[in-house]
Amino acid sequence: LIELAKQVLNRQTRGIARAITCIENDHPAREQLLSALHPHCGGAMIWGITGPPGSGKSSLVDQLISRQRAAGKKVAVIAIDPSSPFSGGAILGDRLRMQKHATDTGVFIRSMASRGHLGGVASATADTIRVLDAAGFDLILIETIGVGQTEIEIVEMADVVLLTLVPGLGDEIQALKAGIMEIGDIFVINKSDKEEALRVKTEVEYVLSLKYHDHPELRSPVVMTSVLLNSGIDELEQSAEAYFQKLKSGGQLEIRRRKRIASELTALLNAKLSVRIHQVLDLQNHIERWVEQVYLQKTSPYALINQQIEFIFREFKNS
Ligand SMILES: Nc1nc2c(ncn2[C@@H]2O[C@H](COP(=O)(O)OP(=O)(O)OP(=O)(O)O)[C@@H](O)[C@H]2O)c(=O)[nH]1
Ligand SMILES: [Mg+2]
Repeated sequence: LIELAKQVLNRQTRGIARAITCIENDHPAREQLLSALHPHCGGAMIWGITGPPGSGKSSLVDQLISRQRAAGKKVAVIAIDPSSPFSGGAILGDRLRMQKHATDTGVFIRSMASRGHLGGVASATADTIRVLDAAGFDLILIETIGVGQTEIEIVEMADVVLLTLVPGLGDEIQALKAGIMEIGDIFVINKSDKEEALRVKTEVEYVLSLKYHDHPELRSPVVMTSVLLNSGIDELEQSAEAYFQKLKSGGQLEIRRRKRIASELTALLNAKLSVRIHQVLDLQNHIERWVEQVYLQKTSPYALINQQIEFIFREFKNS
């Protein structure tokens, strides 16, 4: 274990990959490993990139990697794969596209399935960010599709959130109004080589002007990019860096990170407590009997659960 932590701290690709696998499988060594790495975290800048399927997130990530590498920065990417029929083959596509970075030890790219994690994908992502942070990457990029609650939770682990939109999706502005809008720090209108891109920009700016009517200084930047024409990407990079610096100097970065720790601690407490309590109550063996009592209306769900909670506290006191 100490060896694995050392490999991570020395930014050895195989060690990092093993550490992430250990997180994904919720291996017994996970907690100790993360505790060993924790003092070495905090140096990375984290950008989230989210938006509808096919809006060019991976293409932009690829471009951002090249630029950051040219500036001497070490970059890691976590791509959350929703394993949905929508993006079948997307991972392979991403792999092929990013292959040019494959031999570069200053780049680490990992796809993570969005389902089927024992401890939940959000917690796996949080720990993976920590591994990459401890490994000394300057920039960590997290790509997710901006749909479900979990994906939003994940992208909120970022210091700066880039929300990509493209022309031709029709209902995307509706989706924005429905809440995705809240999570974007920087709005990216990608595929600006397409005709309707300017209209999307105008619409987004309009929504933002309403939202920040009383605080125009807080209004998020809107950047038009085209991966096809290689335009606007420098501006996007500069906007994201400037946004990060502003957060940092204004104290909001610390507030955001502290908030994130608070929600993580709460989630961890809930998850661990529920496992322990299920054990104490021997839930597996009792649930059938409880169902019977409630089904036959011998007791109510509230009365039954309150009684069990009383039992737990008596057990804890006596132990
Ligand atoms: N015309 C045009 N096409 C683009 C641009 N950026 C990306 N594309 C194309 O759009 C398609 C989807 O790009 P991706 O980068 O895979 O998009 P994504 O958002 O990562 O997709 P998912 O991960 O599946 O949600 C690809 O065929 C890209 O070549 C752009 O600026 N202009
Ligand atoms: Mg992608």
